[in-house]
Amino acid sequence: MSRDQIEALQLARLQETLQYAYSRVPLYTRKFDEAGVNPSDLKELADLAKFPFTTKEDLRQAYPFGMFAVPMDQVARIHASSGTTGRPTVVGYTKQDLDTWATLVARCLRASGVRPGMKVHNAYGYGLFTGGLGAHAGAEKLGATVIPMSGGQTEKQIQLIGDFAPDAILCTPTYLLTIGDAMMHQGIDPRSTSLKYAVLGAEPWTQEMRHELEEMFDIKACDIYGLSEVMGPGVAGEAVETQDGSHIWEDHFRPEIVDPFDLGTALEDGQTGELVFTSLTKQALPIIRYRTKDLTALHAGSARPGHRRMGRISGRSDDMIILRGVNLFPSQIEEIALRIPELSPHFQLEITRPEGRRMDELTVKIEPREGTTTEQRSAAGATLRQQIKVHIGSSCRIDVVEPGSLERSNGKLRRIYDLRKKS
Ligand code: DLL
Repeated sequence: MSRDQIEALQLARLQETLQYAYSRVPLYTRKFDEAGVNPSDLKELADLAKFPFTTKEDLRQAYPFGMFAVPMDQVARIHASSGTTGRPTVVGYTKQDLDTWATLVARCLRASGVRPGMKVHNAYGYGLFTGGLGAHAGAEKLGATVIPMSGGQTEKQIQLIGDFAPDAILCTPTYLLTIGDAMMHQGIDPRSTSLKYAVLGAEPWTQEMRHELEEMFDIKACDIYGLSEVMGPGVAGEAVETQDGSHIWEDHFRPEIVDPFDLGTALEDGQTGELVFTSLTKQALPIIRYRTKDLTALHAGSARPGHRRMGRISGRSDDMIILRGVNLFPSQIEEIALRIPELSPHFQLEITRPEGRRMDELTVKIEPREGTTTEQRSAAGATLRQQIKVHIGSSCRIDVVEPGSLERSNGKLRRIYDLRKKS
């Protein structure tokens, strides 16, 4: 579809969705009424900005099923976020929602190079997390042969990759790194496996990490984006021929970028801000102007011209470290560290407030590449410190630790350890 056709479809579907949500979900009835808006006020796409936002807190308040728009006997599946704090957020799907989801994941996989008949090793976690089952259904829908491995059990992953000879792997970028690392420790060259494609997501990753993984495995690695509140994996996916960011499937979702720090003023294409989504076809859990907290920008489509592309996610607004007034994301450290040949992509960030001090301190713990000398390691640490100062503007401590000493990823990797005492 052309951009004009997509936008015409979006307008019609938005009008339906707003009416559907308003008439079926008490939270939307109340919010729209309080904001003095009615679904019939949406005459053009820009009118969406008049409608109130939805947040994770709204879903928590409605725990577990208060935001479902259909009776339970029409809900075919339930997923939930792990929720590190408080109640998990619960999402539901009708049979038709599951079908749409599978179709969109299939689109992503195909765009990323996977074809019917290929073997796909799925190492996203199965269970309440949307990654495993979401990717699984999409790969089946595409006509691939799915190996439902789930996350963890790295030794077993390696054995099955060797024995089953999959063409593609689906997992988080940091977990692929864990697998590659473990292969090398077993004396297996990751470049020698059958893998040709990787479709990676569920956490932020940089171009430098893409390069690292593509070289390590001799593969093409593409991004897949999504979040459970909006659907799960497959809201957007990257095309292997351009590798220039994920196209958002705009026939099913209307994205917006808003200013994350003020009241959510709309920003233009090209400007970085918080990504907001409205679902256009969802039945069980229609979602209106959901604030993702993910920071990125929208650009015109390339390989899929009707759909806009999102830039890489620099981070989530709640993963942003504010260090003595300077904003910093783990992905910026990843980008800088991976340009220093002696340093590995294994790092974590510790924030502390030393006794009696009023300032926070950031320590970057990072593993060097194996085979580097003590002198190379300390020189690389000094370079990293200086590059962080130049590019980000923060002073930090660098601790070059022993190779293999930092925790490895099993799925979504935790990079930030906040060790400040909570007062
Ligand atoms: O992580 C869905 C998913 C599974 C996406 C598998 C891709 C692959 P949640 O657990 O709800 O859902 O977490 C959603 O993860 O708001 C982002 O902060 C982050 N995220 C997901 N994909 C990407 C990506 C799944 N490609 C949250 N790049 C989102 C950066 C991502 N961050």
